[in-house]
Amino acid sequence: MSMLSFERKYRVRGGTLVGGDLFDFWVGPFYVGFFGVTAIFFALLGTLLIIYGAAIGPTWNLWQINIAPPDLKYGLGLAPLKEGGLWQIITICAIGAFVSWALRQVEIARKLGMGLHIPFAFSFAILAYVTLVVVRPLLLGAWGHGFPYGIISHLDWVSNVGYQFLHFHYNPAHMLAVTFFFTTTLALSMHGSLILAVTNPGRGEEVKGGEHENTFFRDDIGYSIGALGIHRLGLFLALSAGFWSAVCIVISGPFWTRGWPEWWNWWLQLPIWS
Ligand code: UQ1
Repeated sequence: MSMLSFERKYRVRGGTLVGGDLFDFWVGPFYVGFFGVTAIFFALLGTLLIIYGAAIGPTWNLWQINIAPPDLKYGLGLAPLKEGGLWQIITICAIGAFVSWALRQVEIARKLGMGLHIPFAFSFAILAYVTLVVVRPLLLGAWGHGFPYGIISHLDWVSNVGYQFLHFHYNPAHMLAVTFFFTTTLALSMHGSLILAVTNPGRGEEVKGGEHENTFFRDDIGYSIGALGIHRLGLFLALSAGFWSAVCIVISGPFWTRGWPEWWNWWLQLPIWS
């Protein structure tokens, strides 16, 4: 089916979670829906507040613009607009926009009768962000533990929080997250190169299929995970990277306050050594 006739067949009403038929329409190629409206609202308001924050700040240098969370003295309360209140509203806008986007993906998937894998996967990215700016600050008792919104400033935050724990690479959950990030790139580079190798041959060459894909890896490493399997593995690896990233930062402070190298003393303290 060509894309045009496919869209005519599947651009039908229904599948919405909220609002019934009210926002059940498209603008050009984009599905709107109730959550399209809320996504635009939060994204626009958040962006305008970031621009306002930049305007009242000391620089227009794109690298140095910074919108900082409140001072720790404000705890979990609301802060004045110019002393972190802006950061608090921008954070609400960001979460509003991200969650709206995920729910809009749910509505589109429901319309098409598809699985909810895409919004499920996206929710892991939202989880990682919310862990940084909501869950960990709540557990530590102050919004000031959130990270600042700025290109250089958020890098400084990561560096400073890392050194607070002496050597963040000794954090076991960080080790898992990094390993999953690297394995994700390994899996995607193997998959991308394999698919291009069989479906994009040179001029006059035949396009190959699943038999060639499976046989290549059986000849190479004695095992082929299969066409469906590689996508299951890829999704698992990528989601695990995001999940363990969230875990590695949320345990740093709320559940472990000393340097991460010291955590490994449990190994030296095993009774079998004495
Ligand atoms: C693989 O076995 C496979 O099945 C044929 C693919 O599907 C198209 C792949 O993309 C890749 C990369 C593999 C090899 C991967 C493993 C984990 C054995």
